[in-house]
Order: sequence, then structure tokens, then C-alpha cells
Amino acid sequence: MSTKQKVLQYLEQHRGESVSGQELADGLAISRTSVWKAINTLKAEGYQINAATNKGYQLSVETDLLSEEAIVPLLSVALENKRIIAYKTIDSTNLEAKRIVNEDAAFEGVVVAEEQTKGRGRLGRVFFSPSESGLYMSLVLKPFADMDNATLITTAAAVAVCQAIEQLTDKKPQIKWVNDIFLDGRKICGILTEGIMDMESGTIGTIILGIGVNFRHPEADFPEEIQHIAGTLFEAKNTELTRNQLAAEIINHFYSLYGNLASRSYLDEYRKRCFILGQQVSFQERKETFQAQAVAIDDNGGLVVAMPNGEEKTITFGEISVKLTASQ
Ligand code: BTX
Repeated sequence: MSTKQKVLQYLEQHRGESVSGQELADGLAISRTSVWKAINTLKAEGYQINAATNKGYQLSVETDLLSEEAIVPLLSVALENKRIIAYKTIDSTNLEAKRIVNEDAAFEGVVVAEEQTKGRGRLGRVFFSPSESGLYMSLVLKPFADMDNATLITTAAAVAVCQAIEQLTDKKPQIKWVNDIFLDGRKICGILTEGIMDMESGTIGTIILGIGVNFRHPEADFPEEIQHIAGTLFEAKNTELTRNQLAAEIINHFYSLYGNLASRSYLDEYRKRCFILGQQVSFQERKETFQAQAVAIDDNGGLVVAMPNGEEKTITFGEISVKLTASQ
């Protein structure tokens, strides 16, 4: 870890508190001059660090920049060695994760970004990913035997995002099958799971799990075409929770479910939060639109619907539409 990284990690762990230059130097076994240089570099990178004579340095609680240094200390012990790679801006964290895996097939870890210039949704759609207001991350996973069912991973991720939000705030997010998280009737998070084939074995060798959360309202608002759909976890700039904390808790919760995915036990947590169950939904199949009632989530994360003629059918892929009410 570089001197700058050490200083950042120390300051992140003492956000809002004053830390003297001497304490930093002693605690990190570096010189006062190195501390001063590191502070200046961090300020140039956008960290708001207040300096007061006799008090030392204080990382302002207003600062909310994504970094490996802030996330790693918040990971549960078993995950502390996971690589976290943070970018200020990137085309797409899923694309970057794929490039990393192409270079190093053994890579396991998380790519996070402040902004995406080509944020991707499913089926070639765009995921609007402006700077400073969202959390965009991709987890690089090595699926274990039999675990190439992308729906299980997507549904586990949806539960993990809800659990992380519930743990850190008093908000109660809900899930719209299969990959969307809603709060107060608006979509605040989307999940995109992609597999990379291992050419030798012909199986999925790596899974890229992309998660995008609208953390706070974007300064320039959402584009008009999604203003009626998109919502945010927080309205304006909040200082009680950082995106780093949310990222760390999503990672912690996801890995704790992932370790036990085959048991499918997490699916009950999914069902509890899935607000479409019991509702009329519409879905498309071979370009035809069907109406049905959402009945259940099966053990593979598929959506069971009752067709108007009473027949049950399981949808495993695609998108459903549902009329939203203000309470959802
Ligand atoms: P999706 O195809 O289910 O949703 C995309 C649709 O959601 C868009 O067509 C639009 O209507 C709406 N939408 C676009 N941007 C937003 C937004 N910011 N908030 C709410 N609604 C929006 C969802 O795909 C999967 C999204 C995954 C995003 C992550 S971010 C990290 C990773 N990298 C990457 O490129 N994608 C994933």
C-alpha cells in the first residue's frame, strides 16, 4: 500500500474527526513530510480535508468518494483480501471487469466506479450512470459446480442490496422480479449478470455481477425518458451514509448468500420483498403480450404466473410490467 493509500485509509476510518500530523506519522510509521505530501495529493483528487493548526487534519463528512481504502476495512473478515478496484470514471464496470478477467483469468474481486459513460442494462439498454450520485459496481465471481444459473445470482444480489439498505437505513426497498429494486414506487437499482465462457471446458468460467444503485438525486436530474421510473435512495446530499459503506455492505451480504446459494434458502428473503406477487402482470413471449397473475417464485428464481385460463406457467427470462401504486 502506498503512503497516500495508508493516509487515506486512516482518515476514512476517522471521518469527521481531527487527526494530528504526528498521530498520522507515528501510526503509519512515515515522516511528517510524507503525510503532508499525501494530504496534498488527496486534496487534489477531490478529498475535502480540513487542516487546523494544533488540531491536525480532518476528512470532511461531506466527502464521499469511492475508494478501495474506504471499502476494504468495512468488509467482513473473510473478504478482506478481495481486490477492490475503484475508478473515477469508466465506460462500464461490467466491461472493465471483463477486460480484467481477459488479462488475468484468476481475478476475483470488485470493480467500482463513480461514473459510467456506457452503463449497460439488459438487452442492450442503457443504465444512466452520472457522476457523484450513484454506485456502480461489478463483482467478479467464479461459479462453483452447477452454479451457472444466472437467475440465482441475480436474485441473491437483489436480496443482498435490500439487506444492505435495510441494515444501514430505515428504508424498506422492494424487489420487482427479476432484477430491479424499488423504493416508493421508483426504481433505485438495477442488476445485470453476465457469464464469460471458458473456451476449454465450454462452461461458464466467470460471472460478472453488475449492480447500479441511484444513491442520491443527480445534480442535472434524470433524463426525461426515465424521470417517471427512476428514483434514488436519498434525495439530496446526505452525510450519515457514504457510498463506500453501502458498497461494502452489499459485498458482505452478497458473499454471505453466495456461499450458500445452492441451498436456495435465501429465496424466501427474495419472496418476502417481491412486491409483484399476487398482482396482475404483463409479459412478452415471441413478440406477443400476455396478461397473467404473478403467483410465486420457484426454486430456480423463476416467476410462476397463472394464465387467464387457469394454467400455470414459469417465466425464467425477460421482463414483466406491472401497474405501480404509490405505496410500492
Ligand atoms: P434493465 O435493462 O432492467 O433496465 C434498464 C432500463 O431502466 C432502461 O431502459 C431505463 O428505462 C431504466 N433506467 C436506465 N437508467 C436507470 C437508472 N439509473 N435508474 C433507474 N432506471 C434506469 C438493469 O437493466 C441493469 C442495470 C445494471 C447496471 C449496472 S451498473 C454496474 C454494472 N455496469 C454496467 O454497465 N451495468 C451494471
